[in-house]
Amino acid sequence: EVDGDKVKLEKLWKLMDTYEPNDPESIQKSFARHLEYSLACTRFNFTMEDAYRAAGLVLRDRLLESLNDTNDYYRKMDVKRGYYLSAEYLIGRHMQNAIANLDLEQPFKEAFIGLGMELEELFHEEADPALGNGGLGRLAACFLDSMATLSLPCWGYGIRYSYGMFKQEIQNGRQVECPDFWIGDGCPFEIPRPDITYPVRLYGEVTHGEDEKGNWCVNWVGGEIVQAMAYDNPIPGFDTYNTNNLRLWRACPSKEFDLDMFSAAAYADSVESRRKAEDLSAVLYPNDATYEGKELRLRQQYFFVSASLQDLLRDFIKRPNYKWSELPEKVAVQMNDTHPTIAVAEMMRLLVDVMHVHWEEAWDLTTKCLNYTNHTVMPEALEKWPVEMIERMLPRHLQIIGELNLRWIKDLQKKYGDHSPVISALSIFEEGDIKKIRMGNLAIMGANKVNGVAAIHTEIIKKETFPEFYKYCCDIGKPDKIVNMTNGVTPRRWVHCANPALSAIFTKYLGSHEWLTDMTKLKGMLKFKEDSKLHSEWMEMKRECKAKLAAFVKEKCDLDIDQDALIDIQIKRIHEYKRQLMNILYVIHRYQELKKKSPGEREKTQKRVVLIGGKAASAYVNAKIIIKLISNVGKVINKDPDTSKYLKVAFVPNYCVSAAQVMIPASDISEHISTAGTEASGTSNMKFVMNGGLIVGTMDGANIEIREECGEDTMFIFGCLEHQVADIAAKAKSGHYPIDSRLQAVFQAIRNGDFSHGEPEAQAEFCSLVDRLCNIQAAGTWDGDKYLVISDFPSFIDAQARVDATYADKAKWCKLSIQAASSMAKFSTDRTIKEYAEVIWGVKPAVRPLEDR
Ligand code: GL2
Repeated sequence: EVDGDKVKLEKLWKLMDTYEPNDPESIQKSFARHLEYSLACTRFNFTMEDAYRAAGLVLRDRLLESLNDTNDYYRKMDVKRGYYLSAEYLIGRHMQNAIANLDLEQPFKEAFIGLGMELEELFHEEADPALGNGGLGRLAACFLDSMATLSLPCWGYGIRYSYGMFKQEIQNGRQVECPDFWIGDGCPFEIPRPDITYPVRLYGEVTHGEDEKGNWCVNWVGGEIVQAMAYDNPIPGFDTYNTNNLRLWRACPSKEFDLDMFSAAAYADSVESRRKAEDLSAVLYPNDATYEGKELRLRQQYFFVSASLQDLLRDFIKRPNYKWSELPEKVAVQMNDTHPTIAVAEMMRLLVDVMHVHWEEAWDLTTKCLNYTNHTVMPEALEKWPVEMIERMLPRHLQIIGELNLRWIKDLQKKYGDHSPVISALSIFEEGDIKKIRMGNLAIMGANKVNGVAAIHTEIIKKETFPEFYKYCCDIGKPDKIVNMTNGVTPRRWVHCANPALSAIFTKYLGSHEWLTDMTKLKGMLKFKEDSKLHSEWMEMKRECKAKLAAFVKEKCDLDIDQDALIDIQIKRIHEYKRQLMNILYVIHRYQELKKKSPGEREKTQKRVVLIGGKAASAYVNAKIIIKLISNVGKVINKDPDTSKYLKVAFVPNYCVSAAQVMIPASDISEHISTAGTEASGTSNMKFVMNGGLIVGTMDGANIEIREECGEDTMFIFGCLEHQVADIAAKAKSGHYPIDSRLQAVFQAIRNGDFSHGEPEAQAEFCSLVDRLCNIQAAGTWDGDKYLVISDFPSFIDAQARVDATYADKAKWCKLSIQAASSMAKFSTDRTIKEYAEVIWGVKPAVRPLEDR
């Protein structure tokens, strides 16, 4: 800090005692200034990209004012803080959202119209920051928006990957992954903080010695030290003056270096080895809901967890007269999936080894501060790290985990007897050829609360994923250690920004935009659900969205779509459990039915455009074949003069947040068709319905709760129920697994090569997909139609027929669409985050008054 006696601080304060003004003319001035002085362009010569960047800096000034003042306010009020630890944030573009949340829509619009520019054009210049895979990462981003909007003192912590989620190109129908160096052109919304760095040690060894007071102590020494540097991303709330922070860590070489290693001869090599530190935060692993035991991945996890915990503990000990016993009154940490769960051991290390808190107290504090969210029932997503790897990379943590486990097992033995089978299930260590550490078990043990993300998912966690833990919790009288927190989405991005026409309708009919922070207000729309004036405005809104979608599909797929057709969309990661395969098999069936009809009969059928999009993990072979199949089916159907007027299908490349913002508002129907019990929640289902789309879905994840809220008539449900799955699978294994004749016909067409375009490779791949579905008893394991495509197919056809019949009655459809969209209050992340804050974190809103400066 500067010397306050010497530097004229008071004078500086006076110079800065007003906020940046927000009238259009001041915005224009600030824009011109940034063009010249920040970007080194001139006012007379700049590109649209420069304009975007300068506008971004105008916003950043305002975000910074709010961020700094909010931080000061939280500090002054000495509030309890929440910290969200997540390896992924699928943030999407900042600009439009920041303008809306800062309440600058009107002056910004005017300012740029005055300069002859359309704001929308600027929005398109922004790279789409994609630091996440799918639903889990997007959920984290929606959560941040709600935390700020609810004025909760909560921050996000994560990794500033240089390369985000890959860009997907489709070449000859196949996915090609291209690197996404999103920071290449600089992001005006982030604030690099070279002043905020923490050392993070990896590898090395543990020695014992004495501290300066002569006490016995543990030292973790040697290995390599990487510096974590903070990049702050302000998150403004809507209708509040609070702006929170998403702090992302970038790996840098440590500032200190060992002179001995810098022998003149090996200078270049020594620099190179330091430069390697940067690889740590270079790339996001593009795996969704699967676990890959890569060492770099564990390094990334530990890197960001350690930096984040050091940062939040530093903040804690800066509080005047802090006492360690008060840590749980001031700090709540949420671990998003197993990715950050090394936090359990790192918190213990920081408290015991660095802060010299006694083990027992440290464990008490750790288990009171940390919480864990499980996001999937797929066992392959629960991370397990080889003991050998942890021992090498984090030797001190292995000791800590070992000690924790020892105490834990003793406790269990007392309860259940020395040799109870429960003990091996609950142990943090998994025995076997390769001994492993189960991060899920470590997380549950170290957490105050554990939560699932939809009602059905939380029940599955209790009964199937962690049954022994749940029993243990019940046995010790704490069944509510496992709680449900149904997911949500933010209506600011997913209605207001994505669908301005719909937002305007809500605000007009309800008389204010209060619904944007209190979605229960939307219930007020229900009384208009049969109002013909609203119907015509509603349909006009859909037409507007479909026109935007048509332009988008033309650009991305070079396909013309009929805007009067029923728009049917499935966008999500490509995964066998999500059953994009079933969707495309149905499209083939629909095509076959159309072909059978006379031209006159065809005229009477409902026109449909089916759009499917999503990325496949790069090593996921079957998912990639499914993409190829969808592309190839499109090539045949879209060109067929008999049918192309009635049915089109396209694979939309590079599905991402900004694509979702165009696609979701335009849909009539969207497909959420996972096998019952496999999709933990799903969140795009919520976005579609909020935008007046209806759902074809299974009784899975949040579909079940959406149906409860919106009414059974708004959803086209099909397929078996979760409790029936095991029975169907057992019968299938014993040979009883009939294939519907309509599906047989689809399989036959695929086997005939109707969609192979004479490409032998594709033909073999498509047949392998079909064979696999039919080959139920492969090698005596459940390796055939694991996700019950065959068994659910007939009822899927029925559901689609109900969609067509209902859509034929436009007034009825419109009514259902209004009814559903107006009943979605439960699925705002404002509701979700309020529950987390009240039930799990004990964090209260701290509303910053504007007079604060
Ligand atoms: C997921 C689940 O698969 C998905 O159903 C859920 O909605 C989200 C958010 O809770 O989490 N789990 C996961 O690993 N990914 C998800 O999208 N990637």
